[in-house]
Parts: sequence; C-alpha cells; structure tokens
Amino acid sequence: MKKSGFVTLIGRSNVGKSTLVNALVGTKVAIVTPKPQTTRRPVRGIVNDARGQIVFVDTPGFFLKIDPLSRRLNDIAREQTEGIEAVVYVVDPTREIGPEEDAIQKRLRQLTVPIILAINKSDLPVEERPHLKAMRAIDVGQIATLEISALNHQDLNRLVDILFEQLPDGEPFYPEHQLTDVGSKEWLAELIREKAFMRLQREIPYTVHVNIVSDETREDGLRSIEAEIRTTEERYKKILIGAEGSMIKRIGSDARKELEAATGQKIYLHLEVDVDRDWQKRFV
Ligand SMILES: Nc1nc2c(ncn2[C@@H]2O[C@H](COP(=O)(O)OP(=O)(O)OP(=O)(O)O)[C@@H](O)[C@H]2O)c(=O)[nH]1
Ligand SMILES: [Mg+2]
Repeated sequence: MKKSGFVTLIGRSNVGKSTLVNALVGTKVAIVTPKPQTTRRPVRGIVNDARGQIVFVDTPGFFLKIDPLSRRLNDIAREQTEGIEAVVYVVDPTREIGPEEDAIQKRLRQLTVPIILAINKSDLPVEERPHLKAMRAIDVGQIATLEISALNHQDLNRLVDILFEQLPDGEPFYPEHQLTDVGSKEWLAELIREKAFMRLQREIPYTVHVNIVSDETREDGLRSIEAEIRTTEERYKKILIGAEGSMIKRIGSDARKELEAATGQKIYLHLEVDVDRDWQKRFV
C-alpha cells in the first residue's frame, strides 16, 4: 500500500518556504522574491515517488502587521494547518527570533500533528547565520530538526524520508504527472507579479494585483498574452508605468523572457496598468 497526505510549510516571510516547495517538486510552482509577503495563496506542490505522494502546501509568511491584507494572509496560512498530516516549520538563521517567530511557535504548540523544524539557508557561511544556535534551541515539540538548504537542495531527501514515515496509507490525491494545483492562468499572473515585486520599491509591490485577460496561441505559433496590473492608487499607477513606459516595459520583458525560457514558445506579452482601489478588500 502506498502512502499519501498533505504537509504544510509554515514560517515567517522570507525564510524560504516557496523556494523549498520548488526544490522539493523540482520545478518552479511558487514565486520567490527577496521581499516579504511574496506568497499570497496556498500553492500546492506535489511530490511522487515509489512510496507514494506528498502534497506540500506553501503558505503566506506570517507577518505581524494589522493591515487587512496581512491579516488575511495570516489567516490563509493558519487555515492550511487544518486537516493535514504534518507541518514543516521553516526558520531562517540569518535573522533574529522576534515576536513573529514567537507568535508562530505559540500556534504550532497547539497543533497535534507532527512538526519538523527545518533550519534553512545552510549554504550560507556560518558568519552569515548568527542565529543558528538560537534556531537549534527552538522547541515546539518537533519530531526532528534538520539543517537544510532549499537553494542547494541540501538534506531535502532526509526531510522527505521523515515525512513519508509520518504519512498514512492512502491513494494519491492528484494524478502522478500533476506537479501543482496552480492553473496556467494563475501561474502566468503570479510570474508577472514576481517580476513586478522585483522591480518595485517600498510599499508599491503590496498594492499590486495581476489579472490575465487573455492567453491565446496563434496559428503561427506565437503565444499572445494580455494581462492587467492593478494598483490601489493613481500615484502608484504612474510609478508602475514609469517614464515613457520604462517600468512596465522592464516588468513585461522580465516576465516574457522567463516564460519563453520555460515554455520554449515565442511570447507576445501585453500589460495594462489600472487603478482598482478595492482589490485588497475583495482578496480572499
Ligand atoms: N542562501 C539561501 N537563500 C535562500 C534559501 N531559500 C530561500 N532563500 C532566499 O530567501 C528569499 C525568500 O525566499 P522565499 O522562498 O520567497 O521565502 P518565503 O518564505 O516563501 O517568503 P514569503 O512568501 O514572503 O512568506 C529569496 O531571496 C530566496 O532566494 C536558501 O536555502 N539559501
Ligand atoms: Mg513564499
């Protein structure tokens, strides 16, 4: 009998949860940036091997801020700790344990599922990981503590081995060829949002939402994608467009290049910028 189950990654922003899911799946299913609050929805990354199937659930990083978007993101992460088989608690030894980590740990101690503590970023020299000792001392009742690198795939097999030991017998939840639950339109929107996050500064990334309007492959093989980038205010729209369209051109070109490399298709990407004051309120 094979095994199967859901495993949720929990941790504050920027610890490398999405990088870890991508490394485990072996392909980019979740976007990654050096900015906090990159992930906005629970992205599932699916791993199959002879032992069965693990569905990894990437979640938004826990963030101690009280604006509506942050609160919603925290709720999304919290909801993903229900009805699952195990939690991977990801921590980052380059940053001090603060109130956010304390809040996460309080929540984790209330869970009854097995927890594995994954101290990430082990590829960095020790001087860049000054909080390693503090991370090693974390006790949330975890069944194992691993020092991993999502970036270099260090010790990820060990993590998967431990998780399979925790999973019950069961049929796979997804067909074996499926790597994620993110649909192609959502993935396109996420990729464009990633490029916008990378190019924009300060608060602006958090005002941005991306919608795919159309995605068609023409007879000559050219794939034509139209997307709108929404922001909450007119002044952000100006910045997003940039002088003579320079910013939006850069974002579009970054996204197009990655898409062309990933798909092998020639891509035409058209981006529109619009103001939508209330997208955050409608964000669920
Ligand atoms: N050196 C190093 N950097 C890493 C590693 N894993 C992730 N990073 C970097 O850490 C930053 C954040 O990575 P993400 O995967 O987006 O982090 P996250 O936990 O998903 O963040 P949120 O979605 O905001 O919660 C990026 O710049 C990654 O390249 C790692 O193992 N080693
Ligand atoms: Mg993430």
